[in-house]
Amino acid sequence: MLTHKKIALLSDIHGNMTALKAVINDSRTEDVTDYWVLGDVIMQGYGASDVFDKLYSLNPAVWVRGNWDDLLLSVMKKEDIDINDPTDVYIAKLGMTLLADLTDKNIQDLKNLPLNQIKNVNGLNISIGHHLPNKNYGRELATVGQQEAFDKLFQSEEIDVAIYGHIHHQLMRYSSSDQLIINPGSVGYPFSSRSKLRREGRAQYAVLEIDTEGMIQVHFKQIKYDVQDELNYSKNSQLPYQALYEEQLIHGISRTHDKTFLEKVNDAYHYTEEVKKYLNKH
Ligand SMILES: [Mn+2]
Repeated sequence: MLTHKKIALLSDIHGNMTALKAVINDSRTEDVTDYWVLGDVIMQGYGASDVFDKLYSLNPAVWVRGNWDDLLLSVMKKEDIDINDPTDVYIAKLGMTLLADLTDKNIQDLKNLPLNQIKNVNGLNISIGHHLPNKNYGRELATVGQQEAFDKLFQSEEIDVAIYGHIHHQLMRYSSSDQLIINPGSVGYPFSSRSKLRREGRAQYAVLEIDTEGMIQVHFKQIKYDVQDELNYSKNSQLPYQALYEEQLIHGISRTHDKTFLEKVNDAYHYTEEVKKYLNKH
């Protein structure tokens, strides 16, 4: 028998436990029946095994792997880290800190996550991934992306709906053959270049409601949470690059590719040396 579904779409949590808790609390008031997780659960905030525990408790029917999840795995494998690249040092140092807290089960689960999942809900075929079906990184599906790129979300005409995350913007649009595309935004770190469209302390997610006839309603949500709570939590946990996390949550600024800035921080805190030591350890 078909049942009315209310699916919470959670993407790009990025280790922000305070935002995640606020979203889950809100989802309870929505009487959500299912949770789908769209990747990038960790990295940048301090949340690690606690993020996994929270997600396990939701028993998500869909959970795909994001590009930052892959970055963490490459830090673990000590692969693809260029010690002369300040961004790589940043990712490695952050990853080392988080890996110390993650359990073997967390790592194994992360490794086993697929890039894409297909679900049939009340007659609708829905494809879910972090970005493109076979590529969880890149800029193709930015809000200003080409229609051609959006069409690549659909691996066949049988797919009716595609859901992705990664760009940290809520979005709804269509493919060239009128298939529906949904992006729930980011739980931990939404951004916008327009200050009026972004406030600190808002966590984005979406509730996808599918009735027994397979008709869809999408509710894009912006849930309030206390940024100061999250910053205190990461300060107490001795998160490296605390100042960057603060800028990110309060002003929506990312320093991931600001090499000059990162180089200064890496030097000041001797992070480059630490990462070098870590990479040489076997
Ligand atoms: Mn991503």
